[in-house]
Amino acid sequence: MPIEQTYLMVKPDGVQRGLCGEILSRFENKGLKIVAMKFMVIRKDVAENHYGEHKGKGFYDSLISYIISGPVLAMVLEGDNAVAVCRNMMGKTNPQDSAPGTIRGDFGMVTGMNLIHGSDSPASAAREISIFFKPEELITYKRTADDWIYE
Ligand code: DAT
Ligand code: MG
Repeated sequence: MPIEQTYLMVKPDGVQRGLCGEILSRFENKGLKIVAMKFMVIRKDVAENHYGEHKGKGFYDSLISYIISGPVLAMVLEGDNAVAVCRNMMGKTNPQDSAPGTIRGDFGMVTGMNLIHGSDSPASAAREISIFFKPEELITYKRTADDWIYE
């Protein structure tokens, strides 16, 4: 399996509900490595770029106003097959369909307040990481715990 990087962000509802630590803990406990992190309010034009694939859909305007409505915790995480691993940990888009044990399954009730974003493919991850982080903000380091996470 490939070592991948993925773009994740705790959305404004997750921040307001005090779930940043809980959500980050799940990824850390799983074994994902933090490569970059930023707490910010997303500019509207940046949000429109990030969610460009959804332009024209019925929920687009409310999606944009929601994602810029307050601060988000943006991060890049790295690991073996990280994109799919993180998507599995997030759960399905609609929290009512998300399995218990997933972030959306454990904390969410509706699609419009589903707590977390995560890239859906390595190509999306590369695109999204470049929207929110400069190359020099991605930190390269050896994490000693990796010797006990990967065989
Ligand atoms: P995901 O966030 O699981 O990758 P997506 O990329 O299809 O889902 O959609 C992006 C976000 O847009 C999603 O997290 C919540 C919102 N959204 C998607 N489909 C929706 C719908 N049918 N009604 C309301 N909001 C929706
Ligand atoms: Mg998506």
